[in-house]
Amino acid sequence: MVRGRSPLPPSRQIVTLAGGVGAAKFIRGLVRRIAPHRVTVVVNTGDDETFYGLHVSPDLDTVTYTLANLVNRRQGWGRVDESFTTLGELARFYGKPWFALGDRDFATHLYRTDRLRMGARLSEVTNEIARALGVKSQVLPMSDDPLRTFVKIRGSRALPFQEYFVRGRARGAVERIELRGARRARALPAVLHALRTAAATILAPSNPFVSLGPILALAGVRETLAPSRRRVAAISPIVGGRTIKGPADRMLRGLGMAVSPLSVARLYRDIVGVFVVDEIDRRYAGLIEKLEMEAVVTDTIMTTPSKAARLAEVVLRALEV
Ligand code: FO1
Repeated sequence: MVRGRSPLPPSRQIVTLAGGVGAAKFIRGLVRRIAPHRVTVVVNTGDDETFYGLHVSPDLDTVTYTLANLVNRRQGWGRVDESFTTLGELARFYGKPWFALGDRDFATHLYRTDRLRMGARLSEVTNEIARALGVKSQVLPMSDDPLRTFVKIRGSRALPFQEYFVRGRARGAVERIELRGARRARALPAVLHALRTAAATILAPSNPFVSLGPILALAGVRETLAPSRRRVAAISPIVGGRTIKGPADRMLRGLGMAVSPLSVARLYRDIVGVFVVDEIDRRYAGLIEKLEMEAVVTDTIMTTPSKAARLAEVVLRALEV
C-alpha cells in the first residue's frame, strides 16, 4: 500500500481563535479540509450576557451550532427551524425584547445555566453541549472566568457588548473598548496547552478588538503564540475598506486607525507569521511583508461553504499543514 506523505502526526490539532459569525463560516470550511476531530476552536466569551436569568454565550453557540449543522445560515447565528413562542410569552412580563432568543436556543441556555449553578465550569458545559449536538471538534471557551467586553461610544456610558451591538445596532463613534476582568481572568489551561502543541493556529477573520481581542488579552496567550509565529496565520476581516459583517471598520476608524488590512496586521505583528488578505487588497501585500509576515493574497469572501473550504485550504497550505 502506498501511503501519502503525512508531514504531521494525525493527533496534532489545528487551533482556530474565533469570535462569532465570520469565524463560524471559516470553521465550516476548515472541517471540510481537515478531519473535524483535529480541529480545536478557542472561542471568545467577552460577549456573554445574562437574559432572563440565563447565561447566554453567543459566540460559543454560534460556533457549536455551525459545527453541528444546526445554525440558521441566513443570519449566521441562532438555530435553524426556530420559533419564538417563549420569547413572546416572556414579553408579557418583561416588555418588548431586543435580543432574539428562540425556543430551541433557550434549551441550550437553560442547560448551561443549570449546570453552572450545580458548580460545573463553563468549559465542561460547553463540551457537554457540543457532544450532545454531535460536534466532533473540540470547542473551548477562552476562559472559565468572567471577562466582559464594554464599548464606549461618544455621548454615552460604556455599554455591555450586546447592548452596543444588538440593542444599539452598533451605531455611534467608538471611543474606547474595555475588557473588564481581563487582568483577573485566566486563560483556560486547555487553551494554552492546545496553542503550545498545535500543528498550526489560525486567527479567524473576526473583529480584532471585540472578538479576538479578549482571547489575546488573557495572560499567556500572546506569549505562547509569539515563539511559533511562523505557524500562526490570520485572515483579514477588512476587505476593500470595510468589514463583511460587524463593526470592525467603525472601531478601527473610531480608535484612530486606517480601515485597512495593514492596520489589523500591525495589531498581530508579534504573534502572526502569515497574513491573508483578499485579492481586492493586493496592494497591501508589500507593506504587510515589511512587518516580517508572509502575505497571502486570495479570495476571502465566504459566500458558500465550498468557498470557505477553498480559503481554509489556502491558509493550511501557507502554514505547510
Ligand atoms: N444578533 C443580532 O443582531 N440580534 C439578535 O437578536 C441576536 C440574538 C442572538 C441570540 C443568540 C445568539 O447566540 C446570538 C444572537 N445574536 C444576535 C448574535 C450575537 O449578538 C453576535 O453575533 C455576537 O455576539 C457577535 O459575535
